Amino acid sequence: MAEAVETMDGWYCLHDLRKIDWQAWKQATASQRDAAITEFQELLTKWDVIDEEKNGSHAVYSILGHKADLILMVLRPTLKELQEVELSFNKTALASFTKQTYSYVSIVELSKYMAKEGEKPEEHPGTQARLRPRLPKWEHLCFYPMDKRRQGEDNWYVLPMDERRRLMYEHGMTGRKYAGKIRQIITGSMGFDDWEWSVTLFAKDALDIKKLVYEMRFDEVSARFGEFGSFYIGNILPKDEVPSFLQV
Ligand code: 76R
Repeated sequence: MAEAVETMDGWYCLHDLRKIDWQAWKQATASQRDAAITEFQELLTKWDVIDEEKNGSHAVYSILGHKADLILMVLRPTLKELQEVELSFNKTALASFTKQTYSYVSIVELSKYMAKEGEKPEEHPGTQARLRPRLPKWEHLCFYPMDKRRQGEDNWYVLPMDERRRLMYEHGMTGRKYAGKIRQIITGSMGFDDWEWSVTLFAKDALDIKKLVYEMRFDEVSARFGEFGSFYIGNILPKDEVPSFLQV
């Protein structure tokens, strides 16, 4: 039996993907639309306070393509608070003009593959900050769920620890080339959702996302063991740009 790596777990995470029913939205009266926009902005203002007090964080991006128009990525200390956020959005007028086309429940995760003998990475202040991150306000977001393969010779879960550590080291080295260009949040979702991890990448330049994901495909760990779900890509939607985004 291979040894499981110990994980460090932080805030709970919801990726909430919404499609807007533009037809219904257009049919609403201008005052209904204005009220819905104001209510949504007020909700975002409440979340901003939580963000500033470091009791959670969130990101709102508009999504391109048919899979969604909007993503709300929310981090909270407990699953209960996370659900309250989902419910509070569902109860807004704007939500009644949306359909939840995908969602993903997970928890911010760091593993101890890189920890040295006797070291306690959970005690580093940097680790604590990464487990409870303030999401960046960078221009672009990319989100996708993924698994590590369990098939024939390529079964991640029977590889010895040293081998997994070697592969994760190589993975980290590729990732580090993008320091300052990409911020990644890895969340674990075993027992929580249909895939094993979610990957959220924030970038100032959208092309850096493509370059990183492409380059990683050649890392042994992604080439042999990476299985990927659907990809979502979007642009930041600041609170004050919500009215123009929803303008019809
Ligand atoms: O935490 C660390 O920074 C140490 C190194 C590291 C770990 C342990 C790291 C670095 N990652 C780790 C774990 Mn990652 N990561 C992904 C993807 O598309 C693909 O091919 C894979 C999706 C990307 C793009 C990415 C980016 N990483 C993980 C895990 C958990 C695996 C496990 O426990 O078995 C997954 C699923 C995963 C997937 N990773 C980095 C990055 C980047 C950019 C870095 C460098 C971070 C930095 O040093 O700033």
